[in-house]
Amino acid sequence: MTRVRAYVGLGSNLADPLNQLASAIVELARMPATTLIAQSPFYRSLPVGPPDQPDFINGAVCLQTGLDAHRLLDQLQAIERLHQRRRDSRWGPRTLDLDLLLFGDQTISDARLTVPHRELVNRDFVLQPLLDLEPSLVLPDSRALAELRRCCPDNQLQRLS
Ligand code: A4P
Ligand code: MG
Repeated sequence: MTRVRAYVGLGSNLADPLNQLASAIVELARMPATTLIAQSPFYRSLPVGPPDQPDFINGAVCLQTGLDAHRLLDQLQAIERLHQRRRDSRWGPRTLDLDLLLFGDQTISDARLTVPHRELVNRDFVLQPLLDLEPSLVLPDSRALAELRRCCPDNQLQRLS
């Protein structure tokens, strides 16, 4: 079985966000044909999108998986549903958001899935946890995440112990 290194971003700003992320990581580690390789520190961040919502807690994990990208997205959405995730407003508050950030060196663009995640390069709360996991990470187009992190907007990340 071909196994691919995938990076998943986690975000929550409702219903005990730290617990939402901690239990989601346990569930990610239980996905079929998948091994949890590492988890990043968690960060508090200012919300991007509607401002009248709580701060987010964000993090990322590195996985090794035999699932293809669409089956992995199915699994991520099943875990979101377990967390009573509702889809009310774009970039609105949520109990749990799981985004497929990177899937090996693949570029995917179809009706259901865009990889690398389309907002990755604009978000310090995504880039920083990825860099904590792998400081030399590059996008499929060879751009270095460390360089993108230097140029992206500031959402006042606070690293949590
Ligand atoms: N989809 C396409 N590509 C992907 C991918 N790479 N990973 C599709 C996951 N899903 C992907 O997502 C909508 C659809 O995107 C899915 O059905 C899937 O087929 P969604 O999770 O239902 O909706 P959403 O998350 O509200 O929309 P969107 O545009 O994905 O939002 P984002 O980009 O996830 O942003 N501020 C802070 N500080 N921290 C955050 O974590 N998160 C958001 C949500 C906004 N502001 C934030 C944060
Ligand atoms: Mg999302």
